[in-house]
Amino acid sequence: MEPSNTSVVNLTIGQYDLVYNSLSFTIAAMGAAFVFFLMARTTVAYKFQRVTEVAALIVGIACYHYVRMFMSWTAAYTHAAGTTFYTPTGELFNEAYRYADWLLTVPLLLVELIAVLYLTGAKRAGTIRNLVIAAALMIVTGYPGEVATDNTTRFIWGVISTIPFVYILFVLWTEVGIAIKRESPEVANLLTNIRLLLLASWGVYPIAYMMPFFPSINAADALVYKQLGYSIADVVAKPLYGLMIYAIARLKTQQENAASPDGALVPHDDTVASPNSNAI
Ligand SMILES: *C/C=C(C)/C=C/C=C(C)/C=C/C1=C(C)CCCC1(C)C
Repeated sequence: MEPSNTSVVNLTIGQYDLVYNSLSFTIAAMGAAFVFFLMARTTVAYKFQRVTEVAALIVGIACYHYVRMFMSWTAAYTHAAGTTFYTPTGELFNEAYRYADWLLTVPLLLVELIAVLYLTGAKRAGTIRNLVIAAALMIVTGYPGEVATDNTTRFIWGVISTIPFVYILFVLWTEVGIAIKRESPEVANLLTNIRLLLLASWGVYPIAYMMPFFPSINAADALVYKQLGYSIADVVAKPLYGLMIYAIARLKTQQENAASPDGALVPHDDTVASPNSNAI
């Protein structure tokens, strides 16, 4: 693992604890969300159950990586009795866990949204493919910048990574916009909110990445703000976003049940495929 330019500095007890607690909190949030999404899957129509399973998979993967990051964090710093700061142990905090996590979870987040927008057939497959390629490019080009020891390298890779990032946001904004026009006012309202949540949470990542650039922020603060930013953004972009997707699936299930002639429930038993199933 290569050193990050901010990973070899002393931290105050407060700075160390802030990252320690945010990583710990995020493990709890991801773990709880994992259990919730698994249990909630039978409360939506069959065709939305895959979406809920994908939501569970995402937070499950993230939970694992946060456990690894937490262990890496505690191994990277040590506190000598009587001192007021933590010093690096020489074992570097492993930034690769985040990037490995994003490489797996970001494509799944995109699949989750596109699936609930319920585009049909070829259009959906094409959109997902383009988004997944862009996501992989964004993360793979962001990583060398993240672990670079100088800010010029960090800047160049950051700019390159921003190109697919802008593309992804543009496509999502447009696709959700189309769905907003097509859906009922209630679903459209949820979609409007999810679009804003997406923009607000995904926008935090490049800002957190830029922390080492600001001359007024010292290396220790930059490290802490960056980790805090990534963790908070992850909680919004995975469990909270998943909850909103779930709310859409729930609402659509209720609307479809109300509209079906005999008022019958769409089968919840996953061994019985609904005839118009378009599950991912
Ligand atoms: C659950 C994890 C998510 C939603 C991660 C999203 C990550 C990004 C949007 C990262 C974007 C970056 C840039 C746009 C430029 C600098 C490098 C990155 C990778 C931090």
